[in-house]
Amino acid sequence: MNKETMSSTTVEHEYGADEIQILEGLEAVRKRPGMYIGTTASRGLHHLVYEIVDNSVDEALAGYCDTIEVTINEGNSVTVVDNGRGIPVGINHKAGIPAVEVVFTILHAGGKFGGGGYKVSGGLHGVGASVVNALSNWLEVEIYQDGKIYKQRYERGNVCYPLKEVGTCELEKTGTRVTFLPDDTIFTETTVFDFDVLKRRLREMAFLTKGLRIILKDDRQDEIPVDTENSQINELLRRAEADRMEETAAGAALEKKPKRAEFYYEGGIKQFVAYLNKSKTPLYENILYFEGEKNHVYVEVAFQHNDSYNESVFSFVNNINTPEGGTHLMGFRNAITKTFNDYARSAKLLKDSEPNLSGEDIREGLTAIVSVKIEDPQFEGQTKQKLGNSEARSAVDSIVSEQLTYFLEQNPAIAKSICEKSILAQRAREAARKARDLTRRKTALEGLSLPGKLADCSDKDPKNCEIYIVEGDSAGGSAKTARSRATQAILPLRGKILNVEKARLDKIYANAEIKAMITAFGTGIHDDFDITKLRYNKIILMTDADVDGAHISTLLLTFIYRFMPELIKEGHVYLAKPPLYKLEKNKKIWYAYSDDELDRILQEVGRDQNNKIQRYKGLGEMDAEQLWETTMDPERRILLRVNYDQEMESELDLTFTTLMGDKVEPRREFIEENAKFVKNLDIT
Ligand code: TTJ
Repeated sequence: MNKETMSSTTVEHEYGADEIQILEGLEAVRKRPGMYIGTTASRGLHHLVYEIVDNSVDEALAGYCDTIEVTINEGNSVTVVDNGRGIPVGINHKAGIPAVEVVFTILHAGGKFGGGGYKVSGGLHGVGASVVNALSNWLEVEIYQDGKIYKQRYERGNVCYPLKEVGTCELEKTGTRVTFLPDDTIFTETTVFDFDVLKRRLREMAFLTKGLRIILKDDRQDEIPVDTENSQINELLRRAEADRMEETAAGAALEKKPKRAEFYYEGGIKQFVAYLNKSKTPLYENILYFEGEKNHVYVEVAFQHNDSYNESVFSFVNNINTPEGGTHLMGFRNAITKTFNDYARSAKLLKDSEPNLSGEDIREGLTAIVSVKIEDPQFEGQTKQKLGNSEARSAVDSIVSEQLTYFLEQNPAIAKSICEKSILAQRAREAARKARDLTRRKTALEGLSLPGKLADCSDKDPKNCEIYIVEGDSAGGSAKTARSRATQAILPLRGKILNVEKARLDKIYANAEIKAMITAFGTGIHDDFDITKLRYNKIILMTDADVDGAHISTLLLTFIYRFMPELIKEGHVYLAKPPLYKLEKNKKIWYAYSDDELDRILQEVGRDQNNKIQRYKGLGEMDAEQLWETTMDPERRILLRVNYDQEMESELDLTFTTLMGDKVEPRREFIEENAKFVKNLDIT
């Protein structure tokens, strides 16, 4: 660092001409933040952290950093610290200012200082630190280098003072520390970081970068209101909570939030596969892992089959999830299809007279991670999420083919078990195809015949229509009485529905409840899926507010997610939210949908001894009129829309957005805006 330049640099003078350019650049980011981070809602807020962390991950990939620490501070600023070489502090000759200042104040300046290795232009849009700076109320950077500590501060992207030395440190200590506070005039929806959201993404980053330690800390105080006055209501709430813990094991929500998480995976994506298969039964012990580099594409693949029937293959480019796949995924699929067929033929597991195994057969029960690092990724397709580089296809294909062929030769027992599973899958697929062709021919001949149990609505315009999938015949009966016949259809389901994770296609197609839903929805499934044929705008799952109800919802969501995921992605799937409590006083009735709301109501009406509080255990405890008032009347009900987070698809998380009745009631504020439903696909 050139001292002279530093001391003669002032905001008014040396920054003159450059400053205008710089300000224009960052001003554009503040004017149109969505263009740079996609959204200014919660997701965009969290992207700020990833953008910063990506820089440290780059340093780790270059081999100079092995620990990154992320802290959510009191007041919702975030600090990211790494032990890399530290952002260069010397003058960047092109810009005439310290390189670190270029990084934070010039748009798209990230990646210009790469010291070899793969530059992972990070985050969703790869726009870097200057965008975070532009969208922060303030940002401070500290660099530990050559025994000195350098510091600079920015406010809304503007330099507060030239980079300065603020102290000394041990010579060996190097690294970068960045703290920023997101601008609440930009992130108007929320500026509160969600520990779990950051945790999931940081875990993914750690899986994808073997040997890198990532630590996440939450230094915020807990905001649990302490209420000492109202012992009566507290006692009731305690009892209700104890009750619920017992019967629903929903205790997780009541546990103290974890304040620290640490991720370190020496085996990288190999451990990612182990993590994804944690609650499954693997077909064999080994996790296959192949690694190599070809045509400047660095390829890593890990996989293991489990005894389920679903494919869970996740692909990444430069540590970014590619839910729509692309050339890297095609290379992987092609390689395993070809290699397993070759092996099955040469080992005589597949007779000459038998047809080839399809890719689908081989991928039945396959959990895999395909991760490539590439210097100049090209994204294609409507959403620009599909990798287009053809060299990625050939690199993955040849590395996997070569190493897998060798592995299968060395491990005949594993090779045989995979081939045998694939052959069973092939037969089931053939049986399922025949069954499906039969139903197709039938429907073509006889027209669509709706399931007998369905009480359909009279309105024929799907836009106005909704279908309630109701647990149990008795609740189904009440719902049929309660409904608004014109627009609400009712389909009662009996008992627990089939877990599609644990059944082959032929068995799934034979299941009565599943057939009933498929015909009622009208869209068909998988390749036949056609959303224009959807018969209802809203598909509403209505189950008891207990552990069995939650289980049934999970099974239903699993079915929809696996067979018609578009319904979730397009926002057609909802959960009804029945009330938890009914409160009666002087012949008046209140319903509470949460413990907080019950508390509020009690505060309003007074906590007298004669309050009658009933805790609903199931839909069956309500008569038709109550069911209508509380759960089905579009004016008054609460619906949770099921959302699907594409970016974190390896976690299979479904989140819910609360939708209130058209009539805006005071209860709105009581209800949690976002509930999270962690979909445990291994529920039995
Ligand atoms: C680049 O090549 C020359 C030596 O320094 C390399 C570098 O910039 N390393 C680096 C940057 N390590 N960590 C960062 C970094 C860390 C944070 C938290 C934020 C930003 C923008 C960069």
